[in-house]
Amino acid sequence: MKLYYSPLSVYSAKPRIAMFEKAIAHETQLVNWTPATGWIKPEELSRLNPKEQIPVLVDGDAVIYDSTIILEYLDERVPNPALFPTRVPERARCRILEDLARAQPRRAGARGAVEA
Ligand SMILES: N[C@@H](CCC(=O)N[C@@H](CS)C(=O)NCC(=O)O)C(=O)O
Repeated sequence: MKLYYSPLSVYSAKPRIAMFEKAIAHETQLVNWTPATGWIKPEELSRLNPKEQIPVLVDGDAVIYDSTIILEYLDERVPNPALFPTRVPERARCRILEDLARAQPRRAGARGAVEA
């Protein structure tokens, strides 16, 4: 597997942590950012991800992008240790919490939902 990532990208941290927890050996391709240049994207990024964003995971012929989808892919590809709970309601709650953390951390309702 090969992960296109940046250490400056919190979205990249998600698959990096998951791959560490699952002890998945992988290559990395640094996608750099500097104040002067912005993102320095490798030529192939637009072919791998039409959004031209990182993280992107390449696993043989499979190309997966979007950090949340990469996490789900990794959990199915390498089931142990599991990232998601086993019970269906808990899996849904896990997705809700992940969505809140990803998309709406400052919304007033978010704290209540997390603490519920
Ligand atoms: N929804 C995406 C967001 C990814 C994202 O926004 N990545 C940023 C780096 S943190 C990026 O590649 N930005 C470059 C660009 O949009 O041109 C995910 O969860 O992976």
